[in-house]
Amino acid sequence: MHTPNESAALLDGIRVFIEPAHVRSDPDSCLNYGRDWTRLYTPNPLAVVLPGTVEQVQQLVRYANEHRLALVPSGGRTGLSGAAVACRGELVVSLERMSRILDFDPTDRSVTCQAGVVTEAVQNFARDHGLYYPVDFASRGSSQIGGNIATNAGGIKVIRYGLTRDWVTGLKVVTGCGDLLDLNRGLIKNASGYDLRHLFIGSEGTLGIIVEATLKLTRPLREPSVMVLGVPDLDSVMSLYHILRNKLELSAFEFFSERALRHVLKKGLHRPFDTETPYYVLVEFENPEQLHTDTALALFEHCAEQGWLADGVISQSESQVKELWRLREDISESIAEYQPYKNDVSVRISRVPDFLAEADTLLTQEYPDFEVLWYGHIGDGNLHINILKPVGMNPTAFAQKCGAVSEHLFAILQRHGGSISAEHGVGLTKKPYLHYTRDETEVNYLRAIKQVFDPNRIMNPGKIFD
Ligand code: S2G
Ligand code: ZN
Repeated sequence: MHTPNESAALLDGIRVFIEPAHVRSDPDSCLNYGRDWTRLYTPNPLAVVLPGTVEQVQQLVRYANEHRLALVPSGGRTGLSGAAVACRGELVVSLERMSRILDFDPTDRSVTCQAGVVTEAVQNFARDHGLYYPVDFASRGSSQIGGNIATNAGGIKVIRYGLTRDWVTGLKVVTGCGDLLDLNRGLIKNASGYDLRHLFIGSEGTLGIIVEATLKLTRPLREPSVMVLGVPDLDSVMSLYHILRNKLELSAFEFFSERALRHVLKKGLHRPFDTETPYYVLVEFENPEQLHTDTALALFEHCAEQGWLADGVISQSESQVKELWRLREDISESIAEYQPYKNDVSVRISRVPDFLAEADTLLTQEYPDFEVLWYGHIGDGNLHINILKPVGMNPTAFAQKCGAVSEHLFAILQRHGGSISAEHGVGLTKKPYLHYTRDETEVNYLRAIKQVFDPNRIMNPGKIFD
């Protein structure tokens, strides 16, 4: 931490090359830019700087190296692992002013944008040009492309379209040394050595600052239909998965528990059907001119005869598609008030049934008094397990109890070859558990790579690993 005089001098030095209006140390800016959606850490940045150009980002990184000033790159701060929090006097570097779409090429079907462009703006731009950017999640209206890339964001369409990593064809980054790298430049094929682009995707700001991205786009999803199915048990969820994915062009296969649904219903939404079941599956599939509706209905009857579902509904309109999606997408927001402890884990799809069974047994016995909500992208092996903090319980005691249970949960996960973080990243919250997924040998290689790109360790220090 710097003394007040040192801090003032550091900020005066930055104001030489970044407009003073964009060097903020007021309490509101420090609070809002120093935290993410975890709300688990007390924001305490030195200040917030908002560069407007790549050159200013480079000057800032060089200045930070000279003065050993820690930098925390900042996008929409919708993260859930503490990767974007600044709680140790770091300088927050917000990319929000760098929010322009720079280029579009209909032949390449690609869009080049600055890091600070909001995800939904890219989705809308693609739609307005007759194309589709298929990386999608509930925070689309707040998250920024730079942050999506830094965490390799996944979301609700991964089963068909993959993750952010699969859509980045070019990346401009300022390394922790202040060098500007123009990676892959939008090429589909490029066998000219290591693909450094993929080191920065998912790096959580620890190797440098993403300043521009070239994203490929695809044809729009044609008239998707959505089914929500009431499911008696977790084994049935996987039985449905196997049969539906073989017969329909799925773009999503999500699930959520009755407990999760009840929290969403409290916010004014309606049950999809009268029957209450322990679990629900939300299936989205491409259904141009309703060509596959009969197949879907026949599958519904077959699965009902097998006892894999007890009830269900299929969307009859675009507005109903949106309404049914809200039952899944609104879960996170509907439980935010309970300050949930979040697990975001993944296993290979083939391991989901066994892992779910073991995890369910563990959580039931370890959390007899806590409300545990299951939901997530089960179609790609990603499960979100949220434990709601009992009203009145001390947050620290709650986090300690959940952290202790996480050790057991991650030991099960390790046996199934899973990851302690499927899509939310490691940041600070999952850092103590990284060893369940990456062994010491591998983490030492990660450290060596960081040493190359950030030798003075100014880039988001303390995130992912020490
Ligand atoms: C989801 C959003 C964050 C959470 O709903 O798929 O990734 O865990 C989550 O609530
Ligand atoms: Zn998710």
